[in-house]
Amino acid sequence: MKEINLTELEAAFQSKLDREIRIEPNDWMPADYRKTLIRQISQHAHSEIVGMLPEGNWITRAPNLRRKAVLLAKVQDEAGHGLYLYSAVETLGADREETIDDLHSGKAKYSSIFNYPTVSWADMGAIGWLVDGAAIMNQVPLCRCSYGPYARAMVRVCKEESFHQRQGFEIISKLALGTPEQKEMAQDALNRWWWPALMMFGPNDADSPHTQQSMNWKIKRSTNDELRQLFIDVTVPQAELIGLTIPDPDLKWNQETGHYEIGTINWDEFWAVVSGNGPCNRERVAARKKAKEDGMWVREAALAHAEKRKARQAS
Ligand code: FAQ
Repeated sequence: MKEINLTELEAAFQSKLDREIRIEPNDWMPADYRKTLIRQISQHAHSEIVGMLPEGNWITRAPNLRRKAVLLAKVQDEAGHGLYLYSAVETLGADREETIDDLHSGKAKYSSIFNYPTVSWADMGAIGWLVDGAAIMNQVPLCRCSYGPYARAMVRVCKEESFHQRQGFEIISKLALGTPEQKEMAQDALNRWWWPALMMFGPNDADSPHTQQSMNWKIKRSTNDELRQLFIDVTVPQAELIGLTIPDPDLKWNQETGHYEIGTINWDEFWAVVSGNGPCNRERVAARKKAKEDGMWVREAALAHAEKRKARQAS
């Protein structure tokens, strides 16, 4: 039998990337490509799961039954996204429980945005509009990711995120066009969520250690700055439409480039949040650890039941 050497495997992998053929779980892939995907997809899964907490905080306090039903459905969607993504990580040979343990020990990252508190109902609007809006901007290009299971998971996730974005914009519009007090609530939420939403896209390209390699591997299809700019250009006119002010005195339209220019992002704040020192980091991780501990008896019972059934079938 012909011996296949590493150079041939690498060439076959590169040729698939060049021809836009997806890499599938059983295909050969460079160890660093696998490692990068495990890192990104598991962080993405953790973000979806931790991301349920800020909005989950408002389910019992939604202003009416319709709002409660919609919010409940949205938060459940995020749980589903987390589960698809943990399954995608498993196709790379990673152990799901180990990745979750890494979240609980503080080793694994999740999106900085979910470390901010939700202090008013208007925050449900701001999260749907801005956070889901930013998530879609980032995830639509991931539908063309070179790794098949991740790309396919993103298709459904993006459809659901798009509904989330609309429900958020509907909430914020209703408030912004309501009484002066409601408008103030909407503006206050925008003031607090605008900059953290811009940080979701990650560090500037010049300070992003992973972007170039991930672009070469066609995991990422656009850079952090490209996606952030796209988000700004789409979102600023939406704020104007509903009479809200973007909290950035340096924001201006550049006629020549056809893009908005913004003031300086507070990267010290971003790195503080990413390294565990945001307003809610400890609370978020503690909530996830407690959920795992509280659910232990269910997993143990399910496992015992499965073992018993297996034993019965074998006898
Ligand atoms: N927060 O070199 P880069 C959602 C880390 S889902 C925390 O640019 P990369 C849905 C980064 O991991 C939101 N950490 O890295 C929802 C790396 O650290 P490492 C999540 C961040 O991977 C809505 C280091 O900084 N979406 O919102 C952040 O090429 C509402 C250097 O950064 C995804 O995960 C951050 N914002 O680019 C749920 C999408 N940014 O690993 C509930 C998939 C960067 O070396 C409610 N992920 N870091 O220790 C991606 O597209 C990428 O991973 C980026 C970062 C763009 C996030």
